[in-house]
Amino acid sequence: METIVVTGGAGFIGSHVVDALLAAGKRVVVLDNFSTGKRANLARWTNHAALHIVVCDVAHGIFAALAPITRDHGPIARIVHLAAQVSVVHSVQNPLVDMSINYGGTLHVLEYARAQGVAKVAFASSAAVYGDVETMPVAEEAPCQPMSPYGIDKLASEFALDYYASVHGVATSALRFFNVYGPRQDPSSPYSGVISIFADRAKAGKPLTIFGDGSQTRDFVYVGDVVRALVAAIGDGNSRAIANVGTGGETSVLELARMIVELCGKRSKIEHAPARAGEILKSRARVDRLRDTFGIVAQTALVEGLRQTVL
Ligand code: UD2
Repeated sequence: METIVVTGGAGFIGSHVVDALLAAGKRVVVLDNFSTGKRANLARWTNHAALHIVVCDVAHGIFAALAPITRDHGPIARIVHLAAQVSVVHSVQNPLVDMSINYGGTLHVLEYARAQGVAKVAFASSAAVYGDVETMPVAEEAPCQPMSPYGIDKLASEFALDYYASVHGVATSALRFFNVYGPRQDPSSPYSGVISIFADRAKAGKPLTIFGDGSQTRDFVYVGDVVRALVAAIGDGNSRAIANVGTGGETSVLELARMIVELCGKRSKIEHAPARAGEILKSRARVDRLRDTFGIVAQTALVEGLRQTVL
C-alpha cells in the first residue's frame, strides 16, 4: 500500500484530498499544526487504519514527524504540499512569518523528498503569483508580478520545486489555484473566500456585503475539481510542470451574490461597501495546460458547486 503525505491535510482543500486518497485505498499521513485545520474535517475517518494524523509544524521540518510512520510502514511515496499561511492580508502585515511558513515549509518538504527519495511532490501554488494581469484568460506564460508577500512566497516555492527537480532529481508539479470554494471552507475571517462568507450569511438570512459595485470577476473552481487536479499532479511524470487550476470561466461577485441568495431562499439583502484597495478587477484562468498536461477539466458548474456548498 502506497503511503502519501498530505501537509495541511486537516484544512479545507487538504481534507478533501485525504477523502479521495483514502477512498482510493492509499495510506495517508496528515501533517497539520491545526492552526486553521480542524479535526472535524477528518472526523468521518476516525479510527481508520490507513489514516495517520500527526500534529506537526511543517515550517519546522517534517523528518521527525514522519520517522515513526516510515519505520512501521515503509517509505513515503508521494507528498501533496498544501500546508500554508493562507491569508494574503496577513502576509502583507507579517511578511517574515509568512515567508518562514510558506517558503520555509516548501523547502522542508523538498529537503525531505530529496533525502528520502520521494517519487513526486505536488504543490499548491496560487493565481496570486501573477499579480494584476491585463490579458484574460491568464496563461502560465504570463509574466509573474506578485503584489503580496504571499504571492512572492508561492512563486519562490515554484522556483524551489523547479530547482529540486532539475538539480536533485526530485519530481515536482505546481498547480496555481484560482478561487477555490466548496464545503468545509471556513467563513470565520473577513478575508475568507467570498463564497464561504456569502453562504454563511445567506443561510442565516443576513445581508451580503459586496465590496465595490460587484462587477469584479473571479474564476471560481469547485474543490472536487481541485482534488482531481492534485491527484493527477502526484502521479508519475510531468515533472517541473506548472498549471493553472480554474474553470476557464469568470463570474462577477454581484452575479455570485444573487445566485447564493436564490439558492438559500432567505431573501438576504445585497449591500455595497467601498471596493477593497489594490484588488484585481478580473480573473480568469487559461486551462489548456491543465487539460493537456494533467488530463483534467473542471466539471462542476458553479450552480452545482454552490448547491453542494450551501445546502
Ligand atoms: C484570492 C485568494 C487569495 C489570493 C488571491 C490572488 C481566496 C479565498 N483568496 O483572493 O488567496 O490567491 O485570490 O489574486 O481564494 N468580496 C466581497 N464581499 C466579501 C468578501 C469578498 O465583495 O464579503 C469580494 C472581494 O472584494 C473580491 C471577491 O469577492 O472581489 C473575491 O474575494 P476573495 O477574498 O474570496 O478572493 P480574492 O480573489 O480576493
